[in-house]
Amino acid sequence: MLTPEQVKSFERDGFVKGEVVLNDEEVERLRLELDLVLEGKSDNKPVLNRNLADKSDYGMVMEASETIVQVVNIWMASELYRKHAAHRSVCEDVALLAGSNELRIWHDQIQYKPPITGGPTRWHQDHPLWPIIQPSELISAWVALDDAVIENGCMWMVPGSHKWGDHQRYLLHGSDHMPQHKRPELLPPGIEIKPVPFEIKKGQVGYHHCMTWHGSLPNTSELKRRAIAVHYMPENIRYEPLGNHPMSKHIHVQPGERLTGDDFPVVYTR
Ligand SMILES: O=C(O)CCC(=O)C(=O)O
Repeated sequence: MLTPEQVKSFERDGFVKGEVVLNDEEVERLRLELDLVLEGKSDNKPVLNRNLADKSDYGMVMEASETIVQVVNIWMASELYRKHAAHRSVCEDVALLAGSNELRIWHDQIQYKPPITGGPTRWHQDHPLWPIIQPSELISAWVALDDAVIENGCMWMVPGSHKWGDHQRYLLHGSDHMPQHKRPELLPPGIEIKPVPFEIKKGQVGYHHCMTWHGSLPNTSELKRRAIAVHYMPENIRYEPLGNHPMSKHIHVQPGERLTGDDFPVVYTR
């Protein structure tokens, strides 16, 4: 369980490291299960399984050889990942940070950066990419399936940026891979954009707020960089038909209603 100091640091910075929540054997089982899904051998399919580096609207110049394997909703393809999404101590931490009595899965996401060719993940805020759910109060739990260090493309975070509003359209990936802002005059006065590496050990969890600026560098090492992130909805999240998203076709509620249904399962109740 997170300590009061960790909770305070999450509130101040918009991210915090948690405990090691998976032992080596549990990590290994999730890795093998990921291989099955990537090879198309699972009984059910995830919502997306693609090379994120190919996305035309990705907003960055990517090398043709670069790869970021993105799998969305692997929990739909794998019972093991569904159980992982309901990991009790992870969910307790997220519920504590969100001040919620219940959590549902918005969606999950694997990002796998293969050795040497793993590409960068652009600087972004999560919630502006999810316009169909409001308010911007979701929390993600990112669990490393390999040690995530600077060399293999761990995430970087900008402390305090979850309090600066929506700057998604102004965020650029500079040539040094650090964040640049197209209209700095729109930022709150006196703030400093000082990204820090968010290195996470194999089996450890890192939490981030859905408005925190974050991105990750290319994997220039010989190591794999695999991770499973689950994006959790606290109980106050509602559907707003304000755009499109790969999960749109799974939504069967009316605008203003909570996102209920089999594709958004409750994974935690206090
Ligand atoms: O795994 C990464 O490098 C990025 C993941 C991410 O953006 C997220 O979990 O919100």
